[in-house]
Amino acid sequence: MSNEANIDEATGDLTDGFHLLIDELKLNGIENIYHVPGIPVTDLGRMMQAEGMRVISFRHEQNAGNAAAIAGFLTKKPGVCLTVSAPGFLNGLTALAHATTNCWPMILISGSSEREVVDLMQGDYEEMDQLAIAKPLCKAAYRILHAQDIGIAVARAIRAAVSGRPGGVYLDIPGALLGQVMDAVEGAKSLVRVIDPAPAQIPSFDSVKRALDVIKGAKKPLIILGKGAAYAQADDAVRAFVETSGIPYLPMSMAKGLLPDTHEQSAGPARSLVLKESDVVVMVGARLNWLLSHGKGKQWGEPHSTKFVQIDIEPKEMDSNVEIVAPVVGDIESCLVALTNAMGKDWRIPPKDWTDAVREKKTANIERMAPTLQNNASPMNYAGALGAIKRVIDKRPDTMFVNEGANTLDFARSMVDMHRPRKRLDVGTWGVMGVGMGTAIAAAVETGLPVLAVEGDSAFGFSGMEIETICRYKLPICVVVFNNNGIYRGTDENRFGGDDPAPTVFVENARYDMMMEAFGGVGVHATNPDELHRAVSEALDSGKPTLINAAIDPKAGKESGNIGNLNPTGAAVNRSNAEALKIIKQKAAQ
Ligand code: ADP
Ligand code: TZD
Ligand code: MG
Repeated sequence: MSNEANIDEATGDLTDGFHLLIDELKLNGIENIYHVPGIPVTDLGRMMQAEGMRVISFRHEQNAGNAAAIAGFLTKKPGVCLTVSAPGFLNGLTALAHATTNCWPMILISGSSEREVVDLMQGDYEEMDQLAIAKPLCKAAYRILHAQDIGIAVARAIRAAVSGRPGGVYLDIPGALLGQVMDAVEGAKSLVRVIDPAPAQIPSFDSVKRALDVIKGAKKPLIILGKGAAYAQADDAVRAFVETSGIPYLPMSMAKGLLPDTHEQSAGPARSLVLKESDVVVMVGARLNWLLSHGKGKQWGEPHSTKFVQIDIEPKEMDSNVEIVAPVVGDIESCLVALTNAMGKDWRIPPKDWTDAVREKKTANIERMAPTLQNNASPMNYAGALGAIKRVIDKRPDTMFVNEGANTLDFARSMVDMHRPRKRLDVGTWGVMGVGMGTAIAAAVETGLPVLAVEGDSAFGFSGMEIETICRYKLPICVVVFNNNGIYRGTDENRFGGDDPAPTVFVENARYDMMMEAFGGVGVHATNPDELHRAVSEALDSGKPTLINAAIDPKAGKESGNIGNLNPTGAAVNRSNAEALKIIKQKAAQ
């Protein structure tokens, strides 16, 4: 709807803060709002809905925030979360920090108390100096005090969220702002359409030439695709660069599917080999953080040294962990197009002994894994259950796949192939538990595609109440809870006295499927892979909200999945207190 139409219908020749905010968001193509109502934003939510925006009302702001964060990743536009003041704001803030950490554009809009009261700390209803608290946790934070500033402030927030390295932006709206009235014509003039919010950033000619010289000198080159490359939506440029170069590539978790995991150059199933042996690595929208052992150490085959080429929009990312011999600063698409064009006709693909070695390792690993994925035993282990999930995704490559947990996450990442870009949505850089239902809801709302969320039973618990939201909005989401009675495993016992259970176990054989039935959704209890396969297929066919309780062997998981080594005691499953203490003391003494 045009601004003028809005003004005529709603307020004659006056407009107000509510409508200016709505008009400004719509003017910039923002149509979906992830929200929890309350003072002072209840009417704002209602009016947004009345003005044709899609308002998804959640049960907890953190889930609304996680939805907004992933909406940003999927659409390259800021996902918007709208909350009440202090506690609602704080609940949303975790997600804003999560979005910023992952380089996804998001705007958290929170109602707040009036400045005069907050600044004198006079104890208003839900009083808090929200702007000050948000600032260190996001990319930018602004407060709007006057209705005539709404247009420029929201424009600023949008540009801050999506330009350069994307991130989270906080927008503080004191309640009285919404009720401020101004002349409608002046109001319409104050709105701002953000022009070219994330301009192309062309890499310098020299940086491209330097990078190609390094790549040409490689005997064992590797490309690592990160979720920045997925975010960039430069899928053709990624494919052209990978295929023209002939270099094996490794997708990071959320970059899986950028090229199909079955692509002949994929080195996913030969991960350990390629990290250890490669001599030149081209990082494409991926950071050398903990997920890649900071680019050094045993995993990288040290003392043998690896040279890094890095493509990133953020210049400060270069040399963050190790020396980058060829930094290419720019947006993924411009950088990859420049590199591919500069390869020219006489480009030599990498030495055959390297590509053959990668292929052999990969084939051997895939063959080793294949029979485990066919295991139809009950109780299910991870491979058996994930074999069923893999077969569903292979047949329905457009399914949005959401995944969190420890073993449930790590095994699914390596066992379930992705075939299309931006289909795998998971815990991101922090490894946050609780993103599941918010992510699933935004995936359904933003794409209209069916969603399959595979969740550890612990992970699910963080956002489980949102299955009511899923049922209320009738979203085509199938949640599978991998129920192993606990965190990592369901077998731990309290051997140290008292009647309390061990900290990592849950109620045995809980029936999460019955929770879904309470809200009118479909609940299924699956005890073997065939049942699981059938139930997931039916759910995706029907589009009905479904929760499948998949009974997993409580003994099947490992402490902390694949990252047990990060625990201060290493992987300490079932260690006694005394043993654990001894290990900690030994470590401290080293
Ligand atoms: P992963 O966890 O998959 O390795 P990261 O989140 O660590 O990925 O890294 C993503 C990187 O992508 C960030 O350093 C970010 O600055 C960069 N990035 C995001 N969008 C773009 C873009 N359009 N062009 C270039 N780099 C981008
Ligand atoms: N809290 C938050 C917000 N994020 C976290 N990552 C954790 C706690 C710690 N944590 C993990 O790192 S994985 C996990 C927790 C609590 C749950 C693992 O259990 P699960 O999966 O049931 O989800 P598996 O299949 O049993 O391993
Ligand atoms: Mg579990």
